[in-house]
Amino acid sequence: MDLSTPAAGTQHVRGVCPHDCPDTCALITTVTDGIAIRVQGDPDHPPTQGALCTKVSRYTERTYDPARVLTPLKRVGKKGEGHFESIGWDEALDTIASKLKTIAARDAQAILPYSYAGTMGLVQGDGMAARFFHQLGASLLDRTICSSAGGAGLKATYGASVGMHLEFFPESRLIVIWGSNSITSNLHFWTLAQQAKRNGARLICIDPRLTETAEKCHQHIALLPGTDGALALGLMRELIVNDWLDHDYLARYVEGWPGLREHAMAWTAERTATECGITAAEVRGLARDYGTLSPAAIRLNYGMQRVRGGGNAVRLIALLPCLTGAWRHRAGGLLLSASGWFNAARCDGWMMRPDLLAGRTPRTINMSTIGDDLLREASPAFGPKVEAVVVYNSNPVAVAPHSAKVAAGFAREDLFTVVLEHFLTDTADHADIVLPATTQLEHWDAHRSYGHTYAMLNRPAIAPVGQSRSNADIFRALAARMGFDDPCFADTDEAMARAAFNTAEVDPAALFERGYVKLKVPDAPFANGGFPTASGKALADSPGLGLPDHLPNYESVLTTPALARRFPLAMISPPARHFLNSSFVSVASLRAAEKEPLLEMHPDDAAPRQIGDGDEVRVFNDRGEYRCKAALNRRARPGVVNGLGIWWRKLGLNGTNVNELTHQQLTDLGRGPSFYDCLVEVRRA
Ligand SMILES: Nc1nc2c(c(=O)[nH]1)N[C@H]1C(S)=C(S)[C@@H](COP(=O)(O)OP(=O)(O)OC[C@H]3O[C@@H](n4cnc5c(=O)[nH]c(N)nc54)[C@H](O)[C@@H]3O)O[C@H]1N2
Ligand SMILES: Nc1nc2c(c(=O)[nH]1)N[C@H]1C(S)=C(S)[C@@H](COP(=O)(O)OP(=O)(O)OC[C@H]3O[C@@H](n4cnc5c(=O)[nH]c(N)nc54)[C@H](O)[C@@H]3O)O[C@H]1N2
Ligand SMILES: [Mo]
Repeated sequence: MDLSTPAAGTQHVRGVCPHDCPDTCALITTVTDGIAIRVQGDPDHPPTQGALCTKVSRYTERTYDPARVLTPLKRVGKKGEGHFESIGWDEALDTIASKLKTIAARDAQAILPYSYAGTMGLVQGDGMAARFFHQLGASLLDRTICSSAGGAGLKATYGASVGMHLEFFPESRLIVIWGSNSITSNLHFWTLAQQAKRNGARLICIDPRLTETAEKCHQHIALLPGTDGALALGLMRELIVNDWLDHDYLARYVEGWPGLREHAMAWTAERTATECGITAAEVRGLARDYGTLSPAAIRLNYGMQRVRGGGNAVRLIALLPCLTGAWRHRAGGLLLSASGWFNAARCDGWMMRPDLLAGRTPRTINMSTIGDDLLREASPAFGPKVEAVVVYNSNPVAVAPHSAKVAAGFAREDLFTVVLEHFLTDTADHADIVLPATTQLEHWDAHRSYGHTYAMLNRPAIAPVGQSRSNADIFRALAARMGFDDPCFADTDEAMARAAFNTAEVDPAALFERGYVKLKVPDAPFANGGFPTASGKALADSPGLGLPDHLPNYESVLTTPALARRFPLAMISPPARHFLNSSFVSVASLRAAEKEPLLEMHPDDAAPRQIGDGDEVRVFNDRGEYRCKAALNRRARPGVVNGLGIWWRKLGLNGTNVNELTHQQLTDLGRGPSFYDCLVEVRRA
């Protein structure tokens, strides 16, 4: 189809994929007679290159899904049952405002907003919602559920979440894909990695699971979960003893190298191999490739930081390109996140208005421990019991760790719960009031990316479906009912999208005309140091943290042998390819592609348990039990099982999902969850 000349009655509307994914694609929606007919990738946007993933190319199916929530709903059954009746907007908003006013009159901190990245938009994410909760004085939410360990690791090393440009990976001669299933979760990067491969680059994947991506690389190193920090230290020692170091780069642009050097010397290839569950030859071979192929790029992703030592592991890996001087080249270095490049361009203060707190300092609740926190009584240390939760852009009952606790918390009869949603998720099933939210095709927004450096703009392509209203519009209406009179509560969605970036960094005319503007970031940003730290150097020794080290998992054969005798298998729970966290589980065609909840298991682990391919199994530990089908294949390494996520609990065989088994212990840095640091046992059901 020719995207430049729509037929009469048809329009092409420029937008942005809102989902939590590094690709942040530019979309073109074809609209005929007010109906979105299809959604395509913008061929002119360099990262998108006209292609979309399977999920988002089904966007119209999701938008017009008959299961979509189209009116406000009031719960009529028990919490969790999912029985609702339609009510009008006035009744819904009046009920919510009166309840929130009553609670706030005692202590507004008893009200908790809970949100994550259902949309990554700056307006429909924490725009008007942040203003609302700041004015109210509600508890603050620490948004840790995804990337905070890695973010803290990058900050401790580079000073911010910054890295290589996506566009230069095709020029790399070595690409190490580390803790990432790019074909599933970062498809547009994978396209560039394949270009590099055709240009002669070597591709190595470091992942406990033989993913679709690992299969297509030259080499796959299947280490044990949570041992990436040890591998990085072992690589450092090999780089040192073989003198594959850039001494000049280290001397000029790295702080604390002598101490780290001494520390790394303790990690022989043999010791590293034992810790990681791989061979010494694999450690040496990887070091040789990394030390001798140039330019060498690391595409790190968040999969490797969802363990106790995730933050330290990111610190160690982020130092590797400083040892070899890979940063001197634009196709060398590391990319975990690009989001820090947007810091100067964002207008967070204006968008979120923390000044509306007016000197109040509400407590902060960590979203990763929502299970415990909803069940906590009032205490001097904790503050008031949580009496109301307002959920938007998130499905905590399915995605937060230790979900039996999360579900028990949301089932509390004395908890008032409001959920803004597109679908009746596990969380919405527990709501007192569900409010129908618009999708990205129906509202304005502005976006940054964590995988590339384009500021983006989303225009509504169609009118709101049913009675849905945008998140921002819902909080605007609630603000009016609460009597909040700051003029910021009158800003329209469009006005907020227009003002999301400052004009010095992002030309507003270009953004509105074309839908995206590239930030001005140098091609090889750290060729001569220039890291956003106080000294401009990368930090091996970081103030207040000291040197990074390998921290073994909370639960593992090595650290908790007694527990491992009862639960001998390590479980990781990476995303299923056709789902995005728990989003898209509701889209029939995508759910059909995933078929059913699966646990991948190595035949050597299945045989002694008399488990056959396709058998129904019980996966369990002291926290609970999850039932699913066993898939015996080479994707799982011995000793590690892969519970693909994140299914809705209510679609599980026994009404649970993988998070029935995960725990709420936090990562070393960033107070994040450690989903992939989890021991289980498996039996035939
Ligand atoms: N289709 C799809 N795309 C997504 C998502 C999705 O759910 N589905 N999620 C989105 C989100 S929220 C995010 S944060 C991003 C990034 O999301 P990530 O979670 O980084 O996504 P994956 O690429 O699947 O990376 C996880 C990989 O890490 C591996 N892994 C698990 N434990 C370890 C370990 O200890 N060490 C190492 N080296 N590897 C380990 C897993 O086997 C898996 O292949 O992707 C986004 N894109
Ligand atoms: N076991 C295990 N657990 C995990 C992970 C894992 O790998 N393993 N991954 C973790 C990671 S990386 C993340 S990021 C979290 C993700 O956790 P969440 O951010 O909660 O992600 P989703 O499950 O996709 O839920 C997002 C919800 O927002 C809704 N939504 C989308 N757009 C809008 C909108 O405009 N308005 C409103 N009101 N709602 C909207 C969607 O319908 C969807 O139900 O899960 C974490 N949980
Ligand atoms: Mo995430």
